[in-house]
This record gives sequence, C-alpha cells and structure tokens, in this order.
Amino acid sequence: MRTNGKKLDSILLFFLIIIIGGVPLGILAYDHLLKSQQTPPGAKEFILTGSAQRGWLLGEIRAHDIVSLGQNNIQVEHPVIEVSRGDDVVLKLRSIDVTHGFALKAYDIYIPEGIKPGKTVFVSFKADKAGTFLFWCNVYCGDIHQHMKGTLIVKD
Ligand SMILES: [Cu+2]
Repeated sequence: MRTNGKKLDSILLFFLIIIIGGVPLGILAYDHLLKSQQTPPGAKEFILTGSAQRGWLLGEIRAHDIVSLGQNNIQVEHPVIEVSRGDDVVLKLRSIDVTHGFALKAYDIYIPEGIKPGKTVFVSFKADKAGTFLFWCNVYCGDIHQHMKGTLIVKD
C-alpha cells in the first residue's frame, strides 16, 4: 500500500511538472506565433499611440503618462517615422482614450473601423516609394483632430 501511494505521488508530480512547465511554454509559443504573423523578420516596427489631447505619440504611452504632463502646456505632437526604401514597415496603432482613425494615403492605407482603446491595429506595408508623406487621423476625435498628423519619411 505504501509503495502504491508513492507511485501515485510520483505520477501526480510528473503531471504537475508537465502542467506547470507546459503553460509558460505554450504561452511563449503562442506569443511567438502571433509575433511571426504580425512582424516579418527584419521589418521596422513602430508603435503609434493616439491621444485626443496630444495627437500621435511615438511609442507605447499610457493614459497616466498624458495626465502627468499637466494641463497647461498641452502640445500636439507630430511624430516623424524614418525608414529606408524597400523596408518592410509594421505600424502598431493604439489609442489611450477615444476611437481614432488612421490614413496614410500615399500607401493607400486607411483604417475604416478605427483604432479603439485597448486594441492594437497592425498595419504592414513595403516602403517602396521614397519621399515624405503625411499620415493622419481620419476619425473625428475632438478639438485637436485636424492637427493629429505625423510624417513618414522614406529615404531613397
Ligand atoms: Cu484622432
């Protein structure tokens, strides 16, 4: 009886180790799968976070970061993204407040469904046209909407 109990214990332990070890491995594998679907290897990746107070912000910005900047000196940002001709470009579009839109007309990119807070919209394209191009928000989002613009520079 005693040996049977020990056997059962080691079987349980065995499965416990598989479960404990397997879950993080599974998450890592899934993460990797998602990443490989979204960002081709060697692609230039940029995060653009939309804010109804500050416009497009480069990088992953949280609502908290905006508030702490103070209300008196609100400045609309105009980020510049620079890539080389032929680069694969991935844009991760996010919002910290209201639904924003995105348009990069030069590359025929429009996000008609909008960028909702808490969601990330992936845009990928090949920068095959050199030049300086504007991108902007195409979903009305408040007072600064018309100024919510940024620049994409594709160097030849
Ligand atoms: Cu907007």
